[in-house]
Amino acid sequence: MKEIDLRSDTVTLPTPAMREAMYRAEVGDDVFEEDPTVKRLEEMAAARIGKEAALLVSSGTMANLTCTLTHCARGEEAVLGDQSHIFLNEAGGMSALGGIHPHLVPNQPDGTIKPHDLESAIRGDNVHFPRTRLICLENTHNRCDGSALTPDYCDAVAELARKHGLKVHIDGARIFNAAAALGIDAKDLARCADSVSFCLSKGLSAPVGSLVCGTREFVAEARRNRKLLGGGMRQAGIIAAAGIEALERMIDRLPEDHCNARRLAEGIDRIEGLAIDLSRIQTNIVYFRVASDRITGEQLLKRLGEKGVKTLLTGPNTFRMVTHYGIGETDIDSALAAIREVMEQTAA
Ligand code: TLP
Repeated sequence: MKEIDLRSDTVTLPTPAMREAMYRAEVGDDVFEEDPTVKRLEEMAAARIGKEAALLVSSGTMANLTCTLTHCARGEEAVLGDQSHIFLNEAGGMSALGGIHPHLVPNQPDGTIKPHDLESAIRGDNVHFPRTRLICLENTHNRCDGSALTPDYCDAVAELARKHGLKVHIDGARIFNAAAALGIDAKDLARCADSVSFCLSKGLSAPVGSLVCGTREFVAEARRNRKLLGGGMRQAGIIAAAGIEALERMIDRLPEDHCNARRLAEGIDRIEGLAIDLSRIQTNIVYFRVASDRITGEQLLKRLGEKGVKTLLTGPNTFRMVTHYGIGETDIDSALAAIREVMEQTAA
């Protein structure tokens, strides 16, 4: 029985070309800025995102934390969505380690935040208030069905931020999925932001690594904060070599994952007892829920597991499935057959 792991695109394994590149990587001490492979990856990342410079860090969480620490001092405030990964899934790092005050505003189902909500959250100059410094967006938006924020929306947020003297950070863990879904260049999504983080280790299949991108000045300060967090790595070219492969070869194939996600979603839509909003499927993330009292989410999760289909329960009856490199059409069809079988058994 082949296991079909749809829990996340983080489960992707490095490609043979990545392993080969890691083996052959020319390396040096990156804390001394002497690793040529890391430098090459950082230059490539900056060019892809359209920023002056980039910095390799170990994870998406570290990338976001490095950026928030670089933008905000202790006691200052960052405005972010209540469904954002930074708020929900990063162990509260910005407040625990940075003393940064998170100011939550509602995410709309498409991952946007209403400009009015953003504007209302920005503090005036008053001794009682923390100073607002930063707005964080997420693109694609993980919790909001993997939806892609458009350049127009991001530019409008940036305009509002500038009007109030604030910075904009984009958690772009899956920014290349957003660009692929919109049929545009990732630079168009990044141009509004003062900093962008993106991950090599999700849809792009590299084993480790995320990039922080911004101006040269910002990245120099971020480098200091990476060190503060214990994230200065030595012969990190071993990691960067896989990242270079990821940027060169794995971005153009992302639409395949999006097609598979649609195939999966359409199949789920045809299964009785499950509910899905097909209009929300834009990238590689598919949420659906159990809409039957014959089976609980926990039971469905367990029975699918027994059939070799791994998925993630994100609420009492809500599931997330993510398509990625290594999952093909036939795997989608096998996963659908397994789901259908379990659901039909409950009807009997
Ligand atoms: N997301 C993971 C889990 O943490 C939920 C996943 O499986 O989707 N930003 C966004 C939008 C993310 O989705 C993630 C990871 C991160 C940041 C953090 O990246 P890592 O896991 O590398 O720290």
